This record gives sequence, C-alpha cells and structure tokens, in this order.
Amino acid sequence: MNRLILFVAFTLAVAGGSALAAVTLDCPTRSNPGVPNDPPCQAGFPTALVELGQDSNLYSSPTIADLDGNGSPEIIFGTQGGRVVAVRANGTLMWSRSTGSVSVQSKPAVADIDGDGQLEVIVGAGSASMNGGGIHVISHTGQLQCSFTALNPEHPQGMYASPSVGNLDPSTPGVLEIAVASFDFRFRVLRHDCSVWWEHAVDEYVVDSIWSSPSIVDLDRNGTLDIVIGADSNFHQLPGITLPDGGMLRAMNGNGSGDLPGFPKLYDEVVYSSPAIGDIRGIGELAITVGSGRCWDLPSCAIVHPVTKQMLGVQSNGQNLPGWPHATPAESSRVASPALAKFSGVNGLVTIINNLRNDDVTGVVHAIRPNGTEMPGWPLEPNIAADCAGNSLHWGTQGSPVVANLLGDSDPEIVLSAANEFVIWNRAGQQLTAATGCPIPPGTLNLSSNSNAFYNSAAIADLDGNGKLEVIGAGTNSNVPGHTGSYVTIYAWTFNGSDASQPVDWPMFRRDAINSGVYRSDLIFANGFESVP
Ligand SMILES: [Ca+2]
Ligand SMILES: [Ca+2]
Ligand SMILES: [Ca+2]
Ligand SMILES: [Ca+2]
Repeated sequence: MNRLILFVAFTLAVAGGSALAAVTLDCPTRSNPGVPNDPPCQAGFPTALVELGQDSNLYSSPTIADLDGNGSPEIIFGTQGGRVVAVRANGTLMWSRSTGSVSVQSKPAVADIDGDGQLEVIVGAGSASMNGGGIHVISHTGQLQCSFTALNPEHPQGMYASPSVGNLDPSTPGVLEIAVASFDFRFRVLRHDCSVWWEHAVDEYVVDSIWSSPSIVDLDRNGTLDIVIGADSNFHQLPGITLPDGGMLRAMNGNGSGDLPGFPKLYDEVVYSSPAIGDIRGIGELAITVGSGRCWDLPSCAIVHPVTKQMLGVQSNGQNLPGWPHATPAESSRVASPALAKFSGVNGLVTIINNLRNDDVTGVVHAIRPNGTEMPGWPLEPNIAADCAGNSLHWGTQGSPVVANLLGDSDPEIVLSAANEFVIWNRAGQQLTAATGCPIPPGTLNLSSNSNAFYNSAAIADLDGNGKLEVIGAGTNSNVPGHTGSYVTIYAWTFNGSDASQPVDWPMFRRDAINSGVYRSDLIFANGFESVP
C-alpha cells in the first residue's frame, strides 16, 4: 500500500544552473554567548549548495564513498528535485546529475558494477505522490550510464526503496547486479546495464507496492547470495499459498528461483521497514531484525483489521528468534529501519530502532538485546528544546538510527534525527544532546540545522582524514544569507574525542555503500567507510 502520508509533501521549483558557489553558513550556535558550539562544525560546513538553485533533500539518506579514488570520501544523496548530488569532503559541490522530475528519496548505492575499475552511483527515483521514476546508473564523474524506467503501467510509480548491489549471478563474476523493490508491484534484479535479469510479480507473491529496501547476503550460507526484504500483501489465493491482508518478510534466492525454506513469513501488517542482518545471537549464524509498517489499522490506508504491533526477529531458517517478536503496542516503525550495534558485555548484536507512536508525531527509540529484551535504560523518547521555559518536544522521525563510537570510550553512541536536530544517546540511554534550550545547557551537545528538519538518516565518517569522525547530515536550509528560498545543505560536526581507526558499527542507512543492510564484523570497516567489494 503506498497511501502512507509522509510528514511533508511539497514541490519546489528547480532553477537552472548558475555560476554560484556553495555558501558556507555560520555554525548553528547554542544561543549561549561565549560558549562555542559543541561539537564544532567541520571546516567547510554547513555548506548550502546555492549553485543548484532552489531544491531540497527530505528522504534521501547520504552515502559516503570515495568516488574518484583520491583517498578523500564524497557525500552522495538525492534531492526532491530529482537530482543526484556528490559533495566533496571540503564541502564543495563535486557534481550533480538530474534524473528527471521525480523526487529521489532513496539512498544511492556506490560500487563498480560494470567491472571497469571505476565506481558507479546507482539510485532509485520514485515518490508515493508522483508517477514515474526508475533506476539510474551514474558514473563517478556524474554522467548517466543507463536507466531503467519501464515501470508496470498498471501502477507506474517508481522506487522509494534503496537499491542494493551484489554478485547475484555467479555466471558473470566481474560485474554486479542491482536488486530493487518498487511501488509498481514488481521486484526486480537488473544487470549493470539496466536491463532486467529477472522480475517477480503476482505469481511470485509480489501483489502490492514495496517500501522496504533489499539486503543482499548469503543468508543460508550455501555459497550463493540471497535477497531479504519486507513487503506489503493483500489477500491472494495463489497455488500452494494464501497471502493475507497484511505483509510479509521474504528471503529469495538471488537467481530468482523462489524463496528459501521457511519464507515468506506472513504477517497481519505491512513490512515497510528494511531488514538488518548479522550474527545477532553471537553464535555464528545470520539472523534478521526488522520493524513493522503501518497500514491495516488506518482507514486512510486499507479496510482495517486488528493488527499485531511488533518488531520482528527471524532466524535464517524462517523461525522466530527466541524471545522475538518484540511487542511494541501503540507504535510502529513504518519505514524506519534497525541498526545493529556491538556493545561491550553483550554477546551478539543489539537492534536499535525508532518507532512512531500511533499519534504519528512522537517517537520511541528501542535498544533490543539478542534475546528480545530491552537494554537497561531503554526504550526512551527523543528530547529537543521546545521553548525557553524548559519544555521539550519528542518528535519521531522516519529517518533511521546510525551507530558509531563518537566519544572514544568503550561503547558506541546512537544518532537519530528529531525535527531539525540530531539527538545522540550513549549505550546507557543517557541523552548527550540538549533536551532544553535558551540557552542550551553547557556540557550538552547540540547538532542543529537552525532551519529545516532532517527526514533521513545521518552518516558518520572521517571526512578530512584527521582520525576524528564527523556526523554528517544531508538536508535543507531556508535561511541562507542573501538567498531567498530553500537550498540543499550539508552539515558536518566533528567529534574530537573519537578515534576513526576503530571499527564503526552502522555508520549510514543500510550500513554501507552497497546498501547491504548487513553487519559484517569480518570486514575492515575503519574511517567510517569501507572499500567496496
Ligand atoms: Ca574522493
Ligand atoms: Ca565501473
Ligand atoms: Ca544462499
Ligand atoms: Ca575528521
């Protein structure tokens, strides 16, 4: 069902190119004279890309990857105006490429998919409020290499889900395939030249739109890659299976030859959330955690029926993880997706996920142990300053958490957007960012745009290679001096206590540049970004 109303829907006129250069904004301050902002802004940030004309970024989470291989990472994301944008580590625009008029709301994947030794950017365009869109492959210099736009004409809406790439066809070892879910009632695997390798429709249980982004992983460890994804469902009597009004979690063979044993798992509610996969129990076995969406208790979305509000935890054989599902009454993740984190003293991985309460306004953040119980101090709600009288707001988000050790202590911190700030908690659930304002209390952190809200996920990387991690936000600013209107703006704050040589748990949405959604402890993952496999 794609009638989910996201928080804001507006269109912006897209101005033509110009000779303007990016404007470096003042670091948003704590409104506390004499107290510098903590953390400080990275040099060159915030950077308002006024040379793009008026545009914005709402839902496209940034990917961090070294596109040109010069040792310095770039920040890559999409815009509501249909662009893909690459920004250098010093805050200047590297390139932008229009994909058409349909918004880019997905996170780009970056990998060398055609085997020529140069990286490509693979991105989906699509919006619940617009027809059109598709998958576009863009070179590391910003040139369009190919597009797939042959959407199902009965439901001609494109891709909100972020594409994932991997070697799904073992017969073509030098090139990678693109796995992508779509609003057009199809799941596809495209070849690197944007041709369709295989496609699933009604006969293979794709009976509705899909919001969830695929993970590519050898889930059953038989030597071939599989695809794990959530999906929507509605009643269909098909040969050998009755699909419910609800949703499902699928684990499909990467070659398109059906689902793994134990899948699909069928539920009474949609699964918009994207799976997180790792050795969750610390026993050398891959497992899946994922949130639930929200549709089948909303008259605006469906003919309602009672739904089970829960977070899902599933083993590679399709059985529930012991202690799961984790009940979350009166809240649901919608499109928010878990991050996995390694905390000291916990065998296995902790699932971090944010839900929206049924009021569709306030948020709840969970840290769930491998056995399905909450970490001490959790769940909690985000707190941001509401006014000068000591009140707080508790806004939820459809962005997803990211996790890295920002303080240089023994455990990672959790970063999540709430309105126009990023909120940070430590492992114990103590909020490190200011919960109240006017002025912001000394000793608390403050990562604010002082302008538009963040609707996507932060990214964490060492942009300048000085050994200290930055928290990066790709958003919009409507207070650019000398410029009326709204502009794509990138924020970055540096954490001087961090150590970028340490492994990073989950530094961006879908965890890595190939959008795998997989926690790989066996890969070198320093500096906040990894070399693309
Ligand atoms: Ca670079
Ligand atoms: Ca290439
Ligand atoms: Ca497999
Ligand atoms: Ca740095």
